[in-house]
Amino acid sequence: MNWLLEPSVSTFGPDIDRLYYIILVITGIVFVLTEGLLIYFLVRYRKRPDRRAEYIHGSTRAEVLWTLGPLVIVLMLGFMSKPVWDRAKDPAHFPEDALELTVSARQFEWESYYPGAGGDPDAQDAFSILNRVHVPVGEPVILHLEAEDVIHSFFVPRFRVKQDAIPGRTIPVWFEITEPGEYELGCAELCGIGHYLMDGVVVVQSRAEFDAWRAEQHAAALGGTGAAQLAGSGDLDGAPADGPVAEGGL
Ligand SMILES: [Cu+2]
Repeated sequence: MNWLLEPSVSTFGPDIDRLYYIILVITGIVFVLTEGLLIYFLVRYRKRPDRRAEYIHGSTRAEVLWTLGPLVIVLMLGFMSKPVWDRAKDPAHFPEDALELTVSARQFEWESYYPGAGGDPDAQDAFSILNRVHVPVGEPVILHLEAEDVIHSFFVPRFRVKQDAIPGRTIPVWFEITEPGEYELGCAELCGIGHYLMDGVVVVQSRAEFDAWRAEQHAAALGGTGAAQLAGSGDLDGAPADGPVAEGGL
């Protein structure tokens, strides 16, 4: 069993992991020291019939030390975290020229909205898919998170991205992924009886694969064939370019 984090695949992932492990080591050392001292004192000063407790006054020096020590550590962590947080979370630092999508959460699924080929979200060839987000590798992506009912949380552990989606608000998150693959997407906010069902996949593809996939979806949207039919037809290469490949819609 590996109790460390799964390797990150986003550009800011290593910075976040470094902070995480620094904090883990500091809190780990403090935990072992305090618990060790506690057990030592329990044994060393246990009740004995021939020994009376004596009254002692606190030590000013010790109190100053154990106040200043944590203060210095917390300030140091704060200054180390600031640039990482800004880069990962602050919209003022988001990269330009990112692919922008809307991802909406509802009980109990995710829906990703892709605008038409011309960029118009209301175009005829605009489409949406459930519980999947397709993005290109090596390019910045901004997702605009929305929630339709209750608070959900968009969580992709391998990206080191976790962000609440809140009804009435649109909250942007960004990432740039360095390795193609399929990454687990979960809801990290207990959102109701079907919370556990709310898992999805973020599919990170090469630019060429992503463009091909998106073109298929645009064509399917125009042709009135849903993604389900298209995906199930099993014969995408041979599909005629001038008409629907399957009857019916969603
Ligand atoms: Cu949820």
